[in-house]
Amino acid sequence: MGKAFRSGIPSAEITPKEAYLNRRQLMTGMGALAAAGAAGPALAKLTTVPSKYSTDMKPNSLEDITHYNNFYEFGLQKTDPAAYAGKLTVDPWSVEIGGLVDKPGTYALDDILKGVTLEERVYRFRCVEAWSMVIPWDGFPLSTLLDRVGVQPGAKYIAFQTVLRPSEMPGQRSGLLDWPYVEGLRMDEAMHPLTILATGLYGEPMPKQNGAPIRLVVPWKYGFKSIKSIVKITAVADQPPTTWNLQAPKEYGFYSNVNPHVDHPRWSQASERRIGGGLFAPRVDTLMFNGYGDEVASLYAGMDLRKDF
Ligand SMILES: Nc1nc2c(c(=O)[nH]1)N[C@H]1C(S)=C(S)[C@@H](COP(=O)(O)O)O[C@H]1N2
Ligand SMILES: [Mo]
Repeated sequence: MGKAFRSGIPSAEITPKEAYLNRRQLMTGMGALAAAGAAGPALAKLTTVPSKYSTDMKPNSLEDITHYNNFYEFGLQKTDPAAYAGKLTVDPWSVEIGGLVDKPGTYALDDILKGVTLEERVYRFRCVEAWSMVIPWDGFPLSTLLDRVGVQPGAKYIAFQTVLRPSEMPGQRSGLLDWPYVEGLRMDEAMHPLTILATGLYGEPMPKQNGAPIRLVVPWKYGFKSIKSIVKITAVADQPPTTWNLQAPKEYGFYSNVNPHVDHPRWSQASERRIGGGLFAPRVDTLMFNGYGDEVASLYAGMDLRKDF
């Protein structure tokens, strides 16, 4: 994306704080990713990553991460995205960045990625819903992209949109949801270093079922805030609509922070089930803000999180 980005990824002359995969895991991962059909633009391959915001929990297997998905554009079942996402064309890909920014435009994803520096790269995060997984995402903070296009003072929120392509996304040929899928974050949430745009996992390009080629990851919020296959990012003055809030406003609020004290109207959110833990694994207590309270609780100081859920 031209001058807006610093160019070139520095050579890997860094001292990694943590080797994030051993060699055998990496090889297994690569084979399975090839089978999963990972393709499209991605950051240059790394075998080690910075770990400032990482968790030290053991990551889920690639098999779990790529075969237990929600991506309603490909169907309702957790196994549908793995079965049907293969048809999605993810290369070339571009993202339209607009609204209240200094440098609006349609940017090729390859150009966006060329500007991402090594120091900005990657994190491993835990995702929470009624279930949870630990996923070694590869990405960069959304804030680095927003800084480069220059967010104007009048912008208070960031709105996101998924690609609308019914020819390749069978779910979009149904009235299951109001397409395209949309999401939003308040500006301070969008600028927080924990909020990333992910373009891969396990060191390889993003599998299609996980939202190739670029998706949002907000680790202190429920999984559905993490919009997949993003084609549009807009800086706006007013709180933007979000798909699940439009669909069921009493069940899904704008904030959707992980909060064990506020139940979903139809189920408790006090505990979660670890995917991959086996049939008899006990549920575990869900942590406020998914355990990232030290980093993000201050964003919500003074707010009633029962009201703003
Ligand atoms: N475009 C789009 N993004 C989406 C969804 C979707 O249906 N469509 N599902 C959301 C939900 S409900 C969850 S739980 C996560 C799942 O991400 P994963 O499959 O990588 O675990 O993606 C979110 N992003
Ligand atoms: Mo979800």
